[in-house]
Amino acid sequence: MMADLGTEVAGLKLRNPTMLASGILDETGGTLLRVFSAGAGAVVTKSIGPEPRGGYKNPTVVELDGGLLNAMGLPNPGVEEFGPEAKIALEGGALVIGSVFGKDADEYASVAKRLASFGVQGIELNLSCPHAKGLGTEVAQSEEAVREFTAAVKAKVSVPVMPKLSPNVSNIARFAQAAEDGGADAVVAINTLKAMAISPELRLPILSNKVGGLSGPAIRPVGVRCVYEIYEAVDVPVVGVGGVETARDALEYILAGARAVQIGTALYSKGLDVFANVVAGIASFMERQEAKSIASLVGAAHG
Ligand code: RRO
Repeated sequence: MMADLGTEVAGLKLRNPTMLASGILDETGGTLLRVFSAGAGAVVTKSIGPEPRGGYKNPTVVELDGGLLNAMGLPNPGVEEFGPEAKIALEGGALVIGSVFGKDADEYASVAKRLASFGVQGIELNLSCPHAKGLGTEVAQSEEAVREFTAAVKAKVSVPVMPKLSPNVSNIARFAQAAEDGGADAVVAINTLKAMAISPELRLPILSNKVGGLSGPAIRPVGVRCVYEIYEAVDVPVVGVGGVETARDALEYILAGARAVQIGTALYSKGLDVFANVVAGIASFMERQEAKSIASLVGAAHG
């Protein structure tokens, strides 16, 4: 029996349950397409805002024992410049989800609307950058803002809208409920964990922004716990992200309640083959366990 690896998230049909996470190899149509061709079920763009942004001064990323610490500072070409890039990825056959940020709910809504006009099949709302100030990303800390921003975007676009939530809160399930109340079609969890690394020789924080976001294997148990809690609190589909490198990692998220998992930092540590390897590993697990569908595994750890 060949296991059926297809999954559905908010009406989007994915050929397998992996997606490229926002923030890596996703600022151009060419790289988005390359990742899709390498086997990702869908690709999420770098978070796009209304205007071009250079991001922070270097150092913006540092490798640590269990992953990466970054404070890129939302570098992106701005929504208009991104149109031709989205077109390249879409014309190549990729399933593209546009990630959006802005300074307020109206700006999120207008960027989302413009991205949707390019043909992207879904919108991810970045409500969770752990360090950018004055960009509406403090919305991560306010349930009311999560509800309001989600509703503002939902009012402007017809494609599925998926807020990406921050783990840097005491009760992420309440934020998922706020997103659901705002009309979210799915929720994505988690963005990076607020963190810092210091150079003993320099006696200074390594990142120019001092504080950044931790990603990679170190945060996987946090992500799995968040997905587990969210799954019990909402009816909308959950997409899991944080530290997935292997099929077993992806299965943890799926069993916690995720219909799909995103992979980002593992592209840095494992290369583009990570998608094909994770998908093949899930398929052989399903065959061994005689699981017929991804859906039959989603949330199965809840007993
Ligand atoms: O660009 C960034 O510095 C960044 C973003 Br927008 C985000 O959502 N998460 C992250 O770790 N870095």
